[in-house]
Formats: sequence, C-alpha cells, structure tokens
Amino acid sequence: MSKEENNQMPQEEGLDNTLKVLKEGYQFIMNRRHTMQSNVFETKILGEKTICMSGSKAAEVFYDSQKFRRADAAPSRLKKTLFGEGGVQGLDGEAHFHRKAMFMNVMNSSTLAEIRTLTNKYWEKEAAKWEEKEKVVLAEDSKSILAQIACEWAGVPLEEEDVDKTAQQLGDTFEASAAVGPAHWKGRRSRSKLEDWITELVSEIREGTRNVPEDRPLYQFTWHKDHEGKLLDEKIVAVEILNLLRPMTAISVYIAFTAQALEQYPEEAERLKDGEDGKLQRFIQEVRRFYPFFPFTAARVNQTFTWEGYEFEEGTLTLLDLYGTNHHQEDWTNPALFQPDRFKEWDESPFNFIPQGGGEFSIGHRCAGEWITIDILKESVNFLVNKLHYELPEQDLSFSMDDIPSIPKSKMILTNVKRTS
Ligand code: HEM
Ligand code: MYR
Repeated sequence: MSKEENNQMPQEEGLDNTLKVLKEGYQFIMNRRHTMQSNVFETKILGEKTICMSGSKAAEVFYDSQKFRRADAAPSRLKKTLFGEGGVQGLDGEAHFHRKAMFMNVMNSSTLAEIRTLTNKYWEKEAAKWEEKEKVVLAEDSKSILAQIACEWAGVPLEEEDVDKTAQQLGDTFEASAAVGPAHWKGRRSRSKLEDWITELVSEIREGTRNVPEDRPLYQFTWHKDHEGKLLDEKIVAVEILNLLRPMTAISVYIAFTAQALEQYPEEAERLKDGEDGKLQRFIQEVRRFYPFFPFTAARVNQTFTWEGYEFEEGTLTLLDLYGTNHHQEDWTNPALFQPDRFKEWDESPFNFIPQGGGEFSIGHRCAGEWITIDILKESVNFLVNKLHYELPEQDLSFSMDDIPSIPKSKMILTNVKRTS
C-alpha cells in the first residue's frame, strides 16, 4: 500500500492501558514498538485514545508546531504537582514564543559562568558538612546544594535555616509526578507552599517593599510583560520561578546517576582524573542519554495530517518517547552500552538525543535549562572525581525501569567523605 494512503495505525488492544504505563514505566512505549515493529502506534491511556511515537524521525514531526500544540496536553494531576498551572509548558504560538523568550533571555553566558561558580561554592559548603556525617545520601543531600545554587542565581532569598526544608519541598514536586496516593498529595501540598512563598515575594517587589537586583530572574519575571503588554499574574510569576527552582533541584537525580556511573564504569571514571573539559562533557552527556529520567512528553494534534501513511486526527493526545529515542537502535550504535566517547561522533541533531526534549529552544518546547543542566553536571562530576574522597558501602546500586522518576535504589550512600583539594 502506498504511504500516501490512510493505513490503520498499529493498535494496542484493551479498554485502558494506564496501569500498564505505570507498571512498565520507561519501557512502556519501547516494549510495544518492539512487538508491533512500528515507531508509531495507538493505545488508550487515562480513558483517551493516545498515539505513541519514538525515534528521531518521529521527534522531528512532534516538534513541528503546525502539527502539534500543547494546550490541554499535560494531565491535570501533573500540573498540580510538577508543572503548576498557567506556565510555559502549556502555551502555544505567540504567547509561548513571548514567555519562552523570558526564560531564554536569562540563559546567557554570564548566567552559565555564574552557575559554574555557584556549583563549586555550594558543593564545597555542603561537602564540608558531609565530612562530619556518618553517611551521606547523595540523591537526597545534593538537593540542598542545587536549591541554593538555584535560589542565589534566581535572586530568591533563602535563609540558611530554610535550605533543607525548601530543597525537600522542591523535591516533593518532581518526585510526585507519576505518584498516586500519599506521595501525590505531598507533592501538591509542597507545590502550594512554594507557590505561596514566591507569590508573596513578587507582591512585595511590585509594592516596592522588597528590592531584588535587576539582572536576576525574580526581578525579570516579576516585571515581564506578556505579548499583549500586560504584567503576568503574581501566581503565574511564581509558577515560572518554580520552573527554574524545581528542575534545578531535580538535577540531584542526574547527580545520583553520575555517581552510579562512576562506580559501574571505573575505566571511564579513571579517564576523568585529568579534569579535561571534553571528557567531562562526554561523560555527563552519556549519563543524560543512558539513564531514565523524563520518560516521554505530551502534545495534541493541532490539525489533522498524515505521516507515514497514518492519519493523526486533530485533538489526539500524542506521547513522544524521550527515553526510547535516546536508546533507539535506528539512531544509536549499541544503545544499551555506556560509552561516553560516542559523543565524539554525534551529529548534534536536535532530534536524536532528547533527554530534555528536542527541536528548537525559542519556538519549541525544548527544555530552557538544558545548558544549565550540562554545566552543573560537568562541575559536579569533576567535584566527585577530583575534589572529593568517598566510599560506597554495601548497597543496591540498581535502578528500576518502572518507577518514574527512577533513581538508584539505595539513593547512593556515601561514607568517609573528605574534600581532597
Ligand atoms: C522543559 C527535562 C532541567 C526548565 C523540559 C522538558 C523536558 C525537560 C523533557 C519538556 C520538553 C518538551 O515537552 O518538549 C528536564 C530534565 C532536567 C531539566 C530531565 C534535569 C534535571 C531543567 C532546568 C531548568 C528547566 C535546570 C531551568 C533552569 C524547563 C522549562 C521547560 C522545560 C522552563 C519548559 C519549556 C517550554 O515549554 O517551552 N525539561 N529539564 N529544566 N524545562 Fe527542563
Ligand atoms: C522538571 O522538574 O521539570 C524536570 C525533571 C522532572 C522529571 C519527572 C519525570 C516525570 C514526567 C512524567 C511524564 C510527563 C508526561 C507529560
């Protein structure tokens, strides 16, 4: 049959497959891609017909903003915990372009230089405390490092006594993303408290009772005017400031996986001892490709179109497999192997390496914080390898492919921590 004709898209049986998504986690789309021998198929999730797509060619279509929109794509329970309501993730067209520029304007080279300095400052500060502790739980304790980097850079005042509590609350919002029951409600409560805290700061700045330096994101977002020339609602400013603080704290997950990789691939770790920038970069890029974090992202078909002979009907919920694309055999050689040097050959396509989304930053929904993530991770892996001594006691370093988000099961316990330089 010609690709131009409308074929029946491969379809998964079953009235609703939500439980299978929760059970199979990161491998839900990949498992069906293999059995159906197709990069695109249809299923039913949360009671709704849903298309799933994987691979760089699918990513290219998914990031065509004529074909897909974001309005009403994220499930409401995810907005209550992870994203917040009214933020950049759910905007389209002119409104998105304008809001995204607000983010990208603060992602400049002086920000990145400051982020690298702050990363070292707060690793030093917390590592000094860790020397006094019997054990450190890296996936937990690194959240405090990250929350302090985020707040200082963003211009959000954070008292010393509030650091750990705030870091935990930010953690609750992303840990609750796919949770049901008590963890979900904990995430909601933490989001409300965080939103109230930032909303109050925004209102003080607007009333003139609080000063924040003009170059800081808190000031910039507070006085940002939307595409119609209006200031954002205070609550929306809070949601967007939390769209900086929350994901920066979530880098703790990648830090835990980085430490896991250093342990599992000792020859690769050894090579990082000269601190050479290119090697650090390739190592953390492979961490972002190899380990599971953000499983898939969601959009809705904007106007009916045909791709590969299949009809995508206007309004249909569509998931792009981020994890599966990073592991797709059509895009990667030996995708199941941890090989940092693969990035020597990488073609820099915006569609095959998409742990933080693909396509373009300004007109698309690619992660605004990808450069910050890379720089924090480079400084962090260098700190772990070249500035810190630690031991890993007996523990479970494995990680689950079912839990979203996943982390090493023991959360990376470190003992005998000492700074070495
Ligand atoms: C969007 C992942 C860190 C800010 C996204 C998306 C993903 C992602 C998958 C959505 C892409 C899409 O829907 O097409 C991650 C991961 C991170 C991370 C795994 C590691 C911890 C950061 C950081 C920041 C940030 C550090 C800010 C400093 C954002 C924003 C968006 C976004 C504002 C929305 C962009 C838009 O809708 O246009 N991220 N991110 N993220 N991320 Fe990140
Ligand atoms: C962030 O905080 O924005 C970055 C890290 C959070 C990762 C949490 C992964 C859960 C995503 C659930 C699926 C999204 C479907 C739209």
